Amino acid sequence: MSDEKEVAKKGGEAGQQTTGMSVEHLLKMLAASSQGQERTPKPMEEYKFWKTQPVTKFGAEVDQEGPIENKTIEEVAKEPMKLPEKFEWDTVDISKPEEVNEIYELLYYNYIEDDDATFRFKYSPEFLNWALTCPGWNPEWNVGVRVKDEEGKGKGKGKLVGFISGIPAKIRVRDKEEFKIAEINFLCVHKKLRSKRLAPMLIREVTRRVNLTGVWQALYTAGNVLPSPVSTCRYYHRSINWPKLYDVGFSPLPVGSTPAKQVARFALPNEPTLPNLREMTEKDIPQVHKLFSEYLQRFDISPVFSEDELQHWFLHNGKKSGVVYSYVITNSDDQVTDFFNFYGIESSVLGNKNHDSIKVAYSFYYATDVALKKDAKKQDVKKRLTAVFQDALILAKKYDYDVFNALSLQENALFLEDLKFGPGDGFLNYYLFNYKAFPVHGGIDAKDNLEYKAPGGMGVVLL
Ligand code: MYA
Repeated sequence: MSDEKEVAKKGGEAGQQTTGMSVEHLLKMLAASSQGQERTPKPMEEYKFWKTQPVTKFGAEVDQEGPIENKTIEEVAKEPMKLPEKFEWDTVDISKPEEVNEIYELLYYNYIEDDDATFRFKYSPEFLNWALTCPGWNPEWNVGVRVKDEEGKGKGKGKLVGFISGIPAKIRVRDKEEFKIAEINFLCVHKKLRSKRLAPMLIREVTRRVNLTGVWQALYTAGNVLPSPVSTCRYYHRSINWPKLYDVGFSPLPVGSTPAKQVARFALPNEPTLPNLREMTEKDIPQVHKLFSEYLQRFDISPVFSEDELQHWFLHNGKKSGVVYSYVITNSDDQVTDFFNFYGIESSVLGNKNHDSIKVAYSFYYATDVALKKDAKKQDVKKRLTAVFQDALILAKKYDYDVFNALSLQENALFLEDLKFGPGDGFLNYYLFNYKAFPVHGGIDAKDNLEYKAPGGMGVVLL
């Protein structure tokens, strides 16, 4: 059983896989490895929407990696589908703070909750700005569904009841040439409008808008099992403020332990311990870019970032907005040897009289030159990453985070257990749209336990 519960997860019922196996085999494994959870997807035929889309079907054998269908912009519909009568399409204008606030509100009340409805993701307006305005972002890819503004008679936009976003990115899949994708996120339908097939309409509309720009592939994650995950990762949680996590029902008190013992178990030093660790600045970008680009070659699926993108994703263009925290470690010649960052999202605590939210730090990207040395040994990489992430935990504590979350991807399997991360009960599935790929290892074995398999595995982190 999991010893901690994930906070407002994207994870849920899912599974794991091993490189080089068929999707069918993977699904059998998913079914066989349930830990009391329903891990078997419904039959392909019952995916009324997804069976019509260019995604790998359950049971389909991937013969070679690449696009599923090829289209031209001329073939893409010039107009959106018709929505049910009371609703209309909108491009949510995120250059206007009031419209970002509308997304914030929609998500605040309606976005992902854990199974017991105890926690719900609370993406702040600052966070949404960061998440949606990376270099090259396209305003048209922020698709909204609104109630028609019949009463306001055109004075303003009607209530936002559905949303989906896309941002441009590039990825590399194994040895194939890197390609452009849209990263799709923040799909949300108002609770009162669930099960009315609005989600497929939002997905079709964002697909249409993305396709109109000549982009044909997408990457997205979800807790639920859809046809077909390319990778499945597990959530891990490291308590920082154990008494609060216990109070809100996130962390249990293990049998035989006491609150005092738990506090002692998760105690951290007050200051980071590695020499020459400092906040990353704009000046570090060229070195970080070089180190990171080399390090990312270790993974089967990795992002491809330009220097401008790093400036945005790691430094939020210099804004101190409390959404992303980036650090570098240098040697005596001031050369960057390692970097890491984490981002922060609050989760609303539903129905607790003492706390209305918890602060959650999420591991984002990192690299260490120890892994790049010729004949680098696994033990050396493990030692270094453990030390680096110990400091990441200390810094998260300094910023008042209550818990630090990480997935089983990247090289995290090397240090999670040593740093007292516990397995959560959520899994996160990665999906590729209009691209078939062999399964990618998500850092867990057939029994959902951590399994290190680098080089290889999933190297992309989505917000
Ligand atoms: S993952 C986060 C998803 N959001 C939430 O979980 C928030 C809380 N839940 C909701 O708001 C609603 O329950 C949602 C479904 C909106 C999720 N991804 O309208 P419906 C399929 C994809 O009657 P509702 C994220 O943001 C479902 O299997 N499909 O259902 C990444 C069924 O299809 P089928 C999903 O509950 C999003 C259909 O929708 C998901 O009212 C990536 C039912 O529709 C899901 N998470 O609304 C989107 N959940 O009949 C894909 C359910 O086939 C992007 N469904 O079983 C694809 C790439 C597009 C761009 C391509 C460019 C090239």
